[in-house]
Amino acid sequence: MMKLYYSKGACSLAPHILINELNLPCEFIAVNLADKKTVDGKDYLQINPKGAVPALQLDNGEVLTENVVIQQYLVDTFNAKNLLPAVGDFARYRTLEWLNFASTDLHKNFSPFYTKGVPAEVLEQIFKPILLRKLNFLNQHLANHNYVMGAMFTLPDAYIFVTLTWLKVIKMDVKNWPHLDRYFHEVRQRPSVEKAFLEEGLH
Ligand SMILES: N[C@@H](CCC(=O)N[C@@H](CS)C(=O)NCC(=O)O)C(=O)O
Repeated sequence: MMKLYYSKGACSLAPHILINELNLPCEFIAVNLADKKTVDGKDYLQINPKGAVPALQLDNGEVLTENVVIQQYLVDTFNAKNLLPAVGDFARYRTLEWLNFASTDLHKNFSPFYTKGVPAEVLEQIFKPILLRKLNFLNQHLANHNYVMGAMFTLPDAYIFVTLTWLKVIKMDVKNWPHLDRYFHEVRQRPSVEKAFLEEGLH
């Protein structure tokens, strides 16, 4: 069975949600990011020398890392064209545009808030305004799109949703943005998300 190495509520929640969307059998193994030990006491650096989650261990033993690659691997391998259109369809690249935005614009500008030692004024004066700009842009887009790609939930919605669960670290509430608020609660109610929250012990 595949194994997903995760940390509760971290960016690994995005592939976790996708695994549930695809109804795939998978073992979820918690990692303590502080000491790089798995819940069963193994050295996580032996599994992923980069020390970050997520990592996906395949049935053949291969370990795949990098969130956006794991996500594409999952939907392509299990042929979920509803989540990511096929190669050759231009809509694939629009979908991946959003996935990259989730990773490099949203996720990576939240990362300093989770990094010890970053001065509070750097967070407040540099990273928070960057994030607010990205979130305002997303809110505007969602004013006339149900999900980022339109009517249907697709690959990047899981990752974008996960970044919105982190708003408390910038002392913001999703309610500040009416369209983000509507979107957040719609994604939150998906059975795949509900199941992932239960499996990670989130609420
Ligand atoms: N480049 C990696 C970064 C993933 C990442 O930033 N993971 C965070 C949790 S959201 C993490 O594990 N941080 C601890 C560390 O890197 O030591 C990816 O995109 O998958």
